[in-house]
Amino acid sequence: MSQDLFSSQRPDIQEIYPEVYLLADFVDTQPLLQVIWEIAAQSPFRKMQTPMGHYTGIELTNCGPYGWVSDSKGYRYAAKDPLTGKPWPAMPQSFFQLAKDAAFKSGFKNFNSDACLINHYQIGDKLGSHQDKDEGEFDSPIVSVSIGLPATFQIFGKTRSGVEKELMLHGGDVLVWGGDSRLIYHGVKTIKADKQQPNLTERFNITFRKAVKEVKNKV
Ligand code: MD3
Ligand code: FE
Repeated sequence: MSQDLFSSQRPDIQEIYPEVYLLADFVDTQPLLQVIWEIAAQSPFRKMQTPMGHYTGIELTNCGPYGWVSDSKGYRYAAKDPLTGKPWPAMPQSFFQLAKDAAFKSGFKNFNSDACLINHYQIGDKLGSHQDKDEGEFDSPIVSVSIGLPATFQIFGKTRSGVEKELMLHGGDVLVWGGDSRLIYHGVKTIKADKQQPNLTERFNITFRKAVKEVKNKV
C-alpha cells in the first residue's frame, strides 16, 4: 500500500546524513504491531521517572536481554522490568533478524542487538534533543523502525541545538546509524494526525541496540 505511494520517489537506501541510512519502506509493520502488543501484555507501556524528578513524555517498554530504564537514580540498561520484577519479554527472532538485516544492508555486519526499546507516541507527544549514550559500547550501530503515524525526525549533529537535517519517517521506514553518527543529537518533533491516514492515532518506534559489550567466553 504505502509502497505504491512512496517507492517511486524514495530510493531503497539513502545516506541522509553521514553514516545515517534511511531504508524506505523496509518492513511490513502489521506483523510488528501484533508482536508489540504481545510484548506489552507482559511488560506494559509506561512512563518512567527521570533523574530530574519528571516523567518521560512518551510511554515505553522493552524486550530482549536488556531494557532501557530511567528512575531517580539515572538512566541505564537493566535485565529486569522494574514494574514486573521479571526479565523483559524475550526478543522475538523476527525482531532480531530484522535489525540484523537492516544493519547489514547499511554496511554494518554481524549486528547482534541485545536491547530493544519500544517507544509509544500519542498525537502531541515529542522527544527533545538528546544523545543515546547509556549503552556500554558505541561501536555497534542503532537500528530504528517506525510504525504508525508519520514523524519528523530531527538531527542536530554534534551539539544539542541547531537543526542540521529534518526528515519525515513513515510507517515501515528503518533508520540505521553508526560510526561517526552514533553520538549525534537527535529528536522527534510533535506528532500530528495525518489527513492521508485518518485511521492512524499513534506512533511506535522500535530501537535495536547493543547495550552491553560482548565478553569473551560468555555466550
Ligand atoms: C541518530 N527514539 O529512543 S529513533 C530514542 O523515533 C530515540 O522514538 C526516536 O531517539 C524515536 O532514543 C528516534 C532514531 C534514532 C535513535 C538514536 C539515534 C536516531 C539516532 C542516535 C544517534 C543518531
Ligand atoms: Fe535517541
